[in-house]
Amino acid sequence: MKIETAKVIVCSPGRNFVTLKIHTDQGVYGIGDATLNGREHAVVAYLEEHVIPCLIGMDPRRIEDIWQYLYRGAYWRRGPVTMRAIAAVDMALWDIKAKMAGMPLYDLLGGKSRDRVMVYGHANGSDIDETVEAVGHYIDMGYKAIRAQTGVPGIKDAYGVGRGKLYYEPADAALPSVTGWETRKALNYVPKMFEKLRATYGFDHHLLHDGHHRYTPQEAANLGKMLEPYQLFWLEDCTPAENQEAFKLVRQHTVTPLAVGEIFNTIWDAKDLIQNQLIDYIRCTIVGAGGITHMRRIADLAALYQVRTGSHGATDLSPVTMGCALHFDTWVPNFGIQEYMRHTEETDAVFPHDYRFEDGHLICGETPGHGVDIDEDLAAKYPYKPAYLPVARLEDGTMWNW
Ligand code: GCO
Ligand code: MG
Repeated sequence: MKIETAKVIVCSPGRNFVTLKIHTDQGVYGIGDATLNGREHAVVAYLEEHVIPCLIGMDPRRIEDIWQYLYRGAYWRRGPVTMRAIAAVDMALWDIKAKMAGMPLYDLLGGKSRDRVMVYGHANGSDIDETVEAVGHYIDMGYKAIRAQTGVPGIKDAYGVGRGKLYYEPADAALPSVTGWETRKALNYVPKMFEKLRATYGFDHHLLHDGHHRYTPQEAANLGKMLEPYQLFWLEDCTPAENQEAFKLVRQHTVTPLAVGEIFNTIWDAKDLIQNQLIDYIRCTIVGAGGITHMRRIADLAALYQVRTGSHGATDLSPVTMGCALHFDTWVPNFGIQEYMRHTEETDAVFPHDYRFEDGHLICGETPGHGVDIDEDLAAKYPYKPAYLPVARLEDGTMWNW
């Protein structure tokens, strides 16, 4: 069996997506997601110029060997561009193998560990009252877990404040827009939001919060401590994790559960955090961390330390990643939660899929493969539009972490 052709499809049904389609000489094809928000064409070029020419003629059944060829063989390892390209190939190959086996992907991975996957949605508002209302809306839709973000008085376009109710999309401008940040103001405001949320809705639902790398370790520890009375499911990306040791300080001072990993590419980014039990949830996902093959390694390491998965699932991860993630979540023994930021109707139409939302959970389908396809004719109607994530600056103009 041989890989005959592979092509990259770029489209923008509401936002930009990069998709890889691999065809075999036996008529079976597989689909992978290669979207890197705001840097899409870097991955397109990497795939078209450096990966696809090597793949032609290879045996698509040798998923592990192809992974090692692209990672180890390239000499230049890791990084968001390389690892997304590898992830796209890996997803497409697992799709092909599962289709050939006539099995939904979760079955090929080892079978179901659960019937459905708990997801969390994003409730945003420009102030506390709006966010409290938005959380109520998610509760009414059946969500068991909700991430709550609020604008902060005095901070220009604080992180996480969307324009629409359901379809928050951070990559919104042809060049990066500038948002603001002031930690003192956030520390004064965010705990009050959780106080009001618990006073309004009680403690039955899981509440989550994303710090989006804004705090220093000491500030993050302070925030974690202040949030303890509100019993969060997790505090995410409370501080940058390039230095994994930074989490020691946070961990020593708070029992608020910690989650990190949406920008990690490999197991090496998470190794010390996991082995030192500095986190509770690992947020890597299939497209970000080298595909299903590598995510298994990360999840298995995490399981040794009772760290559970909580995969990134923002809108810049296409329905193809969501499909793969749901099969993975259905299988992985140490599953925690899955992020689910809804795609627009245009996106859902371009990527027909068989997963569905029900009672605060996503349920993956039974179609052989990962269950997500691409309608190429429809995709062609939505050409690429440059769109960047914002940047953040402090009041005095200093560049800050977005
Ligand atoms: C999240 C994220 C996203 C990211 C986005 C960047 O927790 O969902 O932080 O909103 O900012 O995925 O591309
Ligand atoms: Mg996040």
